[in-house]
Amino acid sequence: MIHAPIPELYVSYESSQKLKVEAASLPSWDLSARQVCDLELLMNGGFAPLKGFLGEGDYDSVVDSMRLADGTLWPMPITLDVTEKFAEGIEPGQDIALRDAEGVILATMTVTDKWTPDKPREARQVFGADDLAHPAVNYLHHTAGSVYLGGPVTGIQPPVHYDFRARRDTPNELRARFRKLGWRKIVAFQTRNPLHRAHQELTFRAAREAQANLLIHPVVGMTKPGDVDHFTRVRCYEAVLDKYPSATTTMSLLNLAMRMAGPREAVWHGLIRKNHGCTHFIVGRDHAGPGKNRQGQDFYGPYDAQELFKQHEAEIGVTMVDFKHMVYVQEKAQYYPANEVPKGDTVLDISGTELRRRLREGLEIPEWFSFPEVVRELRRTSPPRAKQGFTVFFTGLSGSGKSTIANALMVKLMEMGGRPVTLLDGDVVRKHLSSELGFSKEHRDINIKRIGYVASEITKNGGIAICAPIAPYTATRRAVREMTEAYGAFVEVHVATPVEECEKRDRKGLYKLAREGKIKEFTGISDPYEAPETPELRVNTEGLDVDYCAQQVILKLEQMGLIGTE
Ligand code: PPS
Repeated sequence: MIHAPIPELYVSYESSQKLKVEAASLPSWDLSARQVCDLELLMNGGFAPLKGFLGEGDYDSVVDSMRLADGTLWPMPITLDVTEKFAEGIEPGQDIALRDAEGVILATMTVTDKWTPDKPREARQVFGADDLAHPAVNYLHHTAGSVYLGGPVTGIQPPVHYDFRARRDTPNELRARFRKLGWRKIVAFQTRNPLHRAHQELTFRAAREAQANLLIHPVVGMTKPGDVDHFTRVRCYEAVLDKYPSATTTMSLLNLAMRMAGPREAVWHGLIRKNHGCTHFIVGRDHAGPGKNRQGQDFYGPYDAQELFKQHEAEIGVTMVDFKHMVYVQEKAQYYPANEVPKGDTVLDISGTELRRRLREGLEIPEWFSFPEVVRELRRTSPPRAKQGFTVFFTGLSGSGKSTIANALMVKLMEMGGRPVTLLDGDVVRKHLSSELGFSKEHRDINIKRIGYVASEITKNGGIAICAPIAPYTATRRAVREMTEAYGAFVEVHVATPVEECEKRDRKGLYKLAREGKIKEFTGISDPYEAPETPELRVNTEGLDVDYCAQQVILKLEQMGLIGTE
């Protein structure tokens, strides 16, 4: 029978209720966000024929030869990485409970294998290089635990999603939908980006050429860091869906955690789509590409994914459909495949980088490029820089003038209006947020990270955060920068007043006490200050008035496009 159900790993409702109670007394592992995605697809059959997280034999075989130990094609190691500490208490033969971030038990696993993987080898074999510029290699070394546990999984309940519920389908739900609609040939389109007109053209053509129906199957689990968030993307997809002739196309969201593994990932995506009842799959240029390596070169050749897929097409059981690069031909006011453009005609194209620039700067995005509904959604989430939140982070010695300049800056920005401004001054933070902390390295780091967290939240929500702590350590300042830059600009201002001048001013009398040894670990006297090497701005307050210093910061913000013209 076409689209017959595939096996899932869930037990019946009655058994699940019983198992849930029993599992409460098992050692339990709190799954990471990626593991929750993997578990969902294991349990609902999206990763069939896998029956659980890979054991050591399957893992070695998958890493080396893209096959499970029994020879079945499977290109991606689906592993349960845990900390050494957790692994210490677990022995093969034992059952463990797998919980989501809120502590809900989703499944149990009978541990059959426990081992310490050779991560550099996994990186080289699976991702092509042990290079931290690859997001999955970075994850492998910096996020994944050092021990792997493997074994069959018994599903109790799927992870709960509160967003776009009606748009999420298990493989069997999709199969049932295709059965009901009488669709026998289905082309799947995998995407992690918003769809523009060129995508709509190419997917529609691909389906027409294969005489098939179309499934837009976007990934909403984990994609490449820096991608447009899935909430925005799904609203964009919903707008594009109306542009296809009705009854030809449907959409479903896939809670997959991508690895950006190019060729191997394409084969994996094909197997997943097969499980979801699809017969064809669109593989494009640089499918699931991770970007550039440390040498600035692409990790994979542009057509490696297509070649590997083609080699294994029969085994995957899904026909590959070539992704045609579509371009807009001005004279014809129409899209053409790039290699079929009439001679002499003008080709118009906007790259991803150019699109991001236009969004950032609030410039026009023409209708031939994208649908107005999609552009509207993207503008809502990516307002131009002059409307985005940002953080100004002053750092410098006590008495260097940070707070005074920060206060002046705050008032000037409030005078301009448009965005709420919050000042997180060193002293004020220590009173309200960090009152229990002292001045050891450990405590200073906690203090700065708290400030960074608050600043990043303010930035995310479109406000301006001005921070003015000493923040003496480079690594901690870098951590705060990374936290904030996920949401908006981070402007580091080094108030570089020399220690002699700060001591001469000694506004609070603290330097005197530090010299007398009455205050220990005093920055600049008995504790280190690591000056920033490349701050966005450096000001030295000696002989300059506060207003002039604040003005320098304003000019910097204008130059960076953060204030001024919209
Ligand atoms: S840190 O290192 O960034 O966590 O420090 P911060 O939160 O900015 O706090 C600095 C203010 O605390 C007072 N103070 C000290 N500073 C440095 N070292 C020691 N041991 C110390 N003890 C108290 C000092 O008044 C700092 O205020 P500012 O505004 O910088 O002069």
